[in-house]
Amino acid sequence: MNMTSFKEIISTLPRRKSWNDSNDFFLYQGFWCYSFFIEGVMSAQQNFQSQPSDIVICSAPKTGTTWLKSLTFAIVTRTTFDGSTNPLLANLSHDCVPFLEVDLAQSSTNRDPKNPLLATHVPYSSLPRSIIDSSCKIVYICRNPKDSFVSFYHFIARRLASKDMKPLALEEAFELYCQGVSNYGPYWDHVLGFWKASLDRPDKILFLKYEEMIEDTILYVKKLADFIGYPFSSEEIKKGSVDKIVSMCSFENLSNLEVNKSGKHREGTPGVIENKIYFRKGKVGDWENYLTPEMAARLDSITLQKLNGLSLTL
Ligand code: PAP
Repeated sequence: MNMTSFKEIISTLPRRKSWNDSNDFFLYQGFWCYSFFIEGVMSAQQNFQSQPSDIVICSAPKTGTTWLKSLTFAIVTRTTFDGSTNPLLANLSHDCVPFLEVDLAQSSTNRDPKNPLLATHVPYSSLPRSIIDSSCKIVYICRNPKDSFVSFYHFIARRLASKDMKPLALEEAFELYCQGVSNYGPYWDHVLGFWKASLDRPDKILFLKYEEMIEDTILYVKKLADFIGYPFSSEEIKKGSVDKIVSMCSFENLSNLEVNKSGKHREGTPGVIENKIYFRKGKVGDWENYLTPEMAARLDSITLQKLNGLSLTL
């Protein structure tokens, strides 16, 4: 199938207005998404061939993707670059890790053969078959839904502000989010898909939480490195390699780099985004500054209902 057929299929899908009015969300295989991403997902489902050495970074938007990409890239490249030459110091982490539904949608080989990383926001059940079937590793990060919502709302607002546009009112976007209408949402279904798969296949999928990683980043960087097959030797641990990666990838360090203050992601394309929009506060619990107690209670109760009877908390 080609792009024209993808567009035809998308035009028949259920449709809702998105958070910024200019691009609608479409419901594809149970998740809501902008049409240009769905075209990429369809194409990747048809074409993408995973390699056993691949490391696939999976997440719903605004749950810690930028950070997880930085940490994973830093782990994998630690013997190739030293602390002053790492590409993360001169490039947004999104530019160091190809994005499945955009960069690799047409061709699986559009990659640096020395870089085993790729990233996607696609829910587990819609991943290209070869990712599920091959022996590649998947690393998933999730985050408290209240902070994820607030983070996403600000992302859209800041993006639109750069084009002199305004997003939906926070209350309207919140209503849509609660109904599951968010990019790659319902958010809870996204998390549950990967969580259940991680229980079935613990050797293939590492399930991480943003809040736990903030709490003890060193522990999780070691776990991540072990899981993806790049463990730190005791020698490296003694000479502070883990700490160096944690500091290099910290919010404070990355958000203060010139490239992340003034650079642009996908410059020259309609999807151009200022790098600084990927860095806001990087804190746990910032939702308290934006959601009323009633809104927080509503999201908490949806979360409780969705995770009812499971050992997962968010
Ligand atoms: P994406 O899915 O579009 O790539 P993602 O990186 O998941 O976005 O989300 C951005 C959030 O991660 C922002 O959260 P906030 O709005 O609550 O502040 C951003 O600040 C945070 N973030 C970015 N880099 C880091 C980092 N190095 N450490 C911790 N949090 C970070």
